[in-house]
Amino acid sequence: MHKYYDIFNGDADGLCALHQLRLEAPRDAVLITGVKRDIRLLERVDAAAGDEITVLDISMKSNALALAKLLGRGVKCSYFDHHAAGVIPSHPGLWAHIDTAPDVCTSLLVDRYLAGKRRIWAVVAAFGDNLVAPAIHAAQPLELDHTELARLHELGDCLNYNAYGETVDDLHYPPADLYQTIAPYADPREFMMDEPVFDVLKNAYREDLERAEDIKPEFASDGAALYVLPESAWSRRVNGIFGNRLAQANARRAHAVLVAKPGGYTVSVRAPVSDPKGADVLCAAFETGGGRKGAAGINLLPSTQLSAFVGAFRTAYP
Ligand SMILES: [Mn+2]
Repeated sequence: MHKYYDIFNGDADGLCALHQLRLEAPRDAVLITGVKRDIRLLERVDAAAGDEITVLDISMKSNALALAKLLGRGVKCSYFDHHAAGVIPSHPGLWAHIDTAPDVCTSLLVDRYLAGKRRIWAVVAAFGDNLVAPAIHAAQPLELDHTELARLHELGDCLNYNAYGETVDDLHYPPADLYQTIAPYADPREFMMDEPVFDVLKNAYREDLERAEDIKPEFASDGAALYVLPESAWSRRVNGIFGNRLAQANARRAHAVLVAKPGGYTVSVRAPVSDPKGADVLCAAFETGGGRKGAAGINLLPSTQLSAFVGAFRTAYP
């Protein structure tokens, strides 16, 4: 008997991509997923020749080695994604649906593949991936009223929020369980009405943000501000969203959000939205740092290097 594997990012986009596919083609599959940042999922797949895997919303580039091994073994793979893919292997066992355009997400690619059959879930996902204009555009033929659209937006944000954390233990719902809860619902409006999930996540999201907003910055100037969140699950859940909100509210200022962890801190840096540069260079100067010009991070900043980082951050953004 050949086995099926469904491998998906644990955020709104990954969940809704899988959900659209399985509403149309239900199957008993092994589910492999994780927190949003956990994107190297293919190395966990032990599929054999003839098995079929479906991969959703994780970068092909980050999984290239594991994918090559699986294809070499005779595994058949359908792959949908919108992240940087690197070189897409041409292999008769691989069906790749990759599009890295800035106005698509994986669920919109699946929607394209299904010719819009489960469009409403693609709308939820696009909102979750912060693609607000594409979400509204995709929703047009559904003729939803303003309130319904706003609710779908909230649901996308909540499903996305649920995927943030260092490990699955930090999350309110393990993404595989969340998928199982969503699976019976063809309509997200019924899901929101019948299941407690939406209200639980909405309240938790608000509480996490309120806790973060109570934290005073270590320093804040016109050019830069730095916040330190305590070592706790809520910090690990909300720090990314908190950083985004700070960046949006103070577009001319750089922000560093640190979260305490054993031995030091996780660091995320956002360059000013009005002039997004320098974050990559700043973070790469530290051993576990890296990222893009506008947003970068350090996986573990040892406590002994905290003052060196603060100095470098203030110099980079005077
Ligand atoms: Mn995505």
